[in-house]
Amino acid sequence: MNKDTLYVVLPCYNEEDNIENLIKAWNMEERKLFEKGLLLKFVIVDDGSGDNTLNIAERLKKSYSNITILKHKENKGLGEAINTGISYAVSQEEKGYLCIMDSDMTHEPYYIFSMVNKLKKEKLHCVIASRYRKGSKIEGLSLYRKLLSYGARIVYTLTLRIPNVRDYTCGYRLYTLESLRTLSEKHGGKLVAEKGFACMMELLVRINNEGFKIAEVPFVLKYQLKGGASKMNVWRTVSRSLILLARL
Ligand SMILES: Nc1nc2c(ncn2[C@@H]2O[C@H](COP(=O)(O)OP(=O)(O)OP(=O)(O)O)[C@@H](O)[C@H]2O)c(=O)[nH]1
Ligand SMILES: [Mg+2]
Repeated sequence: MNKDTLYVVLPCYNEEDNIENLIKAWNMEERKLFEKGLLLKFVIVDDGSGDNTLNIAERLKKSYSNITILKHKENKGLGEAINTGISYAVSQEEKGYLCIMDSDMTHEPYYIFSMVNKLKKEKLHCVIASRYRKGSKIEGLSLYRKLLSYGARIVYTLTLRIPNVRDYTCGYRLYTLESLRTLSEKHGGKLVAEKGFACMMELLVRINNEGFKIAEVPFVLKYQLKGGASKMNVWRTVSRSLILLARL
């Protein structure tokens, strides 16, 4: 049977505590993915990390043949990391899928199975691992951060109204390579213009504007598994999200 490629794009900014465990957790699923017709390939995008992330990634690349490392000399933000990772994958002219997730261990790889099943069964273009479905849960996150995420959910739901979407900001998603290729061609290789975290919402809006179909699967976010401290600048994210929303 001809295999489809499953690219896993891992944007990394100072993830020295997490990247090795995450690659190992994914590789534990490799055989099962293979049996389902999927060839696992990683694209690690080091976003100018100042810690040991890049050294660890280079060491992992020597042990595992399925790792590509892309580097930003300086930190450019999540949006640019996503542009770099997706552009590489769509230029490889392979058939299949692309999964993006946070590289901080809060997203567990095994949800890929429910995401792939849903995408194939319902002929979708994008599946979101959602914190707001029956069976979803957010563990270990402060009430303050939970409320902010929930606030984003309400604001985006009222303004953007993308069918079937409740979680506009979660970084764990599966896309078809074909839909990303179409978007990439349309936007001159820049899938998102936003440099910060709001790029997740922007990408979803672009997918929806293209008429692509999106749906969600339930997912448990395990914030307690995060290695290292939070790097997210809450107020910058909120303000940039509101500016982007106004622009859209
Ligand atoms: N914070 C941050 N993350 C980046 C950047 N570039 C790439 N990333 C990666 O983007 C993903 C999401 O970042 P996180 O820091 O986990 O963001 P978050 O989940 O919203 O917030 P925390 O988990 O509380 O830090 C991670 O895989 C980061 O390594 C950047 O410039 N800043
Ligand atoms: Mg995170």
